[in-house]
Amino acid sequence: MLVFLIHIRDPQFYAIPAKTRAKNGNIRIMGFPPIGIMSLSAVLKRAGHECVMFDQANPETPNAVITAEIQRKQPALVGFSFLSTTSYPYAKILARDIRAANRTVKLAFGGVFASLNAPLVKQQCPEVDFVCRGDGEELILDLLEHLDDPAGVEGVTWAKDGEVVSNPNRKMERNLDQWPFPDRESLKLDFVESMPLDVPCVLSLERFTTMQTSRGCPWSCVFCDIPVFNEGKWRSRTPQHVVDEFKHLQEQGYGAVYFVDDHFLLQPKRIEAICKGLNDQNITIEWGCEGRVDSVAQHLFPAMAKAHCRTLMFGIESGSQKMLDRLNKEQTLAEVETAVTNAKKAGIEIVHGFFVVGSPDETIADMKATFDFAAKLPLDTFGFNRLCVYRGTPLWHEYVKRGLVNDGADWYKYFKCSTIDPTCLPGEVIHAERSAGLRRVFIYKFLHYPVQTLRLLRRFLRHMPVRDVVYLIIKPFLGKKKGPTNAEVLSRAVEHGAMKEAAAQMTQVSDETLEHILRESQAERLRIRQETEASRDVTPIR
Ligand code: B12
Ligand code: SF4
Repeated sequence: MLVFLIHIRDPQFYAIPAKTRAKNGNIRIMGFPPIGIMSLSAVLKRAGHECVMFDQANPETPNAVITAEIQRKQPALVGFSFLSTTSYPYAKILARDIRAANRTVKLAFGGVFASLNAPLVKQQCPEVDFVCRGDGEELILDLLEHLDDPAGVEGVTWAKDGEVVSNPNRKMERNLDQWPFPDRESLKLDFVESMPLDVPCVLSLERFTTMQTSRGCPWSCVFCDIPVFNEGKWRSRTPQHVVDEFKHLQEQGYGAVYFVDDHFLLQPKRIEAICKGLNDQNITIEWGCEGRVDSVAQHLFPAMAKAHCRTLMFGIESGSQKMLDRLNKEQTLAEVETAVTNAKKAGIEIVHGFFVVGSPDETIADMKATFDFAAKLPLDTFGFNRLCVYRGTPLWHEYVKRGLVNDGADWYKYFKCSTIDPTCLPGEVIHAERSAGLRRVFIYKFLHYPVQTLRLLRRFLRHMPVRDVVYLIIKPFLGKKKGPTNAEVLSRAVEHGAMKEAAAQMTQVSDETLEHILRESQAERLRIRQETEASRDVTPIR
């Protein structure tokens, strides 16, 4: 059977670099590759199906091209894969476009957001036949066998006689080694590795991809829905299987890999075996991963550095123990300091800290403590995001109980906590404190960690114009532009009063608004690109 898989993108989270094409002729995208659909494509092909992948980041395959291809090739199933609340509107727009052009093609949604909100998504987006929950490997094969009667396909939410039906959950698969390596080569795009900073910071021009060596996390931070998605379990591939994939990637010419694992640092023996395997096989790919600061695998940081682990990212969240406890992080400030120091001492080149601001019960003093703590830690890079609340998380449940959100009406909305929770500091205060805090962090870093900071800037300067690096440094001192980000504007667009009345009408009414905003956003992106291209020597997109 022929299957189309589409990775839906939120335009905020990728960019097209000025040097548009790689040496092999592929368009280059600064961002993460769509490993979800790549994983499914490999499984489908091994089972004898045909699969064509599309990525909304590809400027050569806009929605109109995807829709025309569906008309031309009439696939048995079109699967949409998207990660989160902010990409859901884009999935709805495309589903509606395709359904308008083709009344019979079967459409399926999958990914974390769709999984956690399946019946609501099915109700709000009736154009979609199946909302697929959880892991997709077995599910998609099963679904293809039963497209006309999915009653027995576990993990699928669908509609029977106008009623939304949620089939039972699929048993969580523990043997992850059984799946083939993701099908990275069929999608003719190359990806550029960058840091999650506002100015896309190119880390290397090596061929870049992502890998998933484990799934899930057993902790329960209040803002995170990973434990819900994975039923609180952590599952992993064997070290041998991971090393084999590295070998395969090295043969394919990849030079940089980032693990999309939720907590890579969980099992010391496994990490040790992976590092040993990488060294034994002479793997020179540089890699990065994320983990908790209370990991008991810290004695392995030197081994990881030796096995070319270049980037290590920690979810630090706050410099106030009170806030860490409020967020149920189950970690201490001392553990943060130890982990970051150990990672740097071990020779990990880039150690990153994820922080959140604008949390419930956070005071100005807590915020100040966070920035001062971040400044003093030997971190190379850091990000301070405003805390958002997503349906399914413990914080969402708390907000439902406190009457701050309505589970039935607000489930698809993107909320910064500070816009709905009176125990958060007001948005303007958070903004002012963050700007001041960032300035303090930058100054402290330059004065106290000059060598570390200059080394990092040198890495950025290898691949980025001086102008962009200078902007990165002076940005906190310039003050930030006012108003919401594109994603917020878009998410707000689906909240108009009329849409709250009936779920069935939501897509129709909102899509017009969404399409309008999408067109505006595309025009704006095109304008920015043209301006950038005009100032650089680039190969334009055809
Ligand atoms: C990598 C990542 C990113 C990357 C994006 C990479 C990309 N290609 O677009 C970056 C850093 C840009 C990012 C940004 C954001 N992210 Co993010 N991200 C992740 C992360 C860590 C891994 C995703 C991944 O690659 N998984 C590996 C692949 C193999 O799994 P998968 O995509 O889920 O696919 C499997 C199944 O879901 C299923 N499946 C998927 N699609 C389909 C389709 C069909 C038809 C079928 C049958 C099955 C199926 O089958 C696949 C194989 O089993 C997840 C956490 C997680 N564990 O999922 C968070 C996560 C998805 N992100 C999250 C969030 C909140 C965001 C942001 C909104 C953060 C922000 N405020 O800025 C943005 C929004 C991004 C967007 N809308 O595009 C939340 C989502 C919560 C929610 N309910 O919305 C998550 C769950 C993290 C968390 N701790 O809560 N993210
Ligand atoms: S440790 Fe990380 S992945 Fe685990 S629940 Fe907390 S935020 Fe989520």
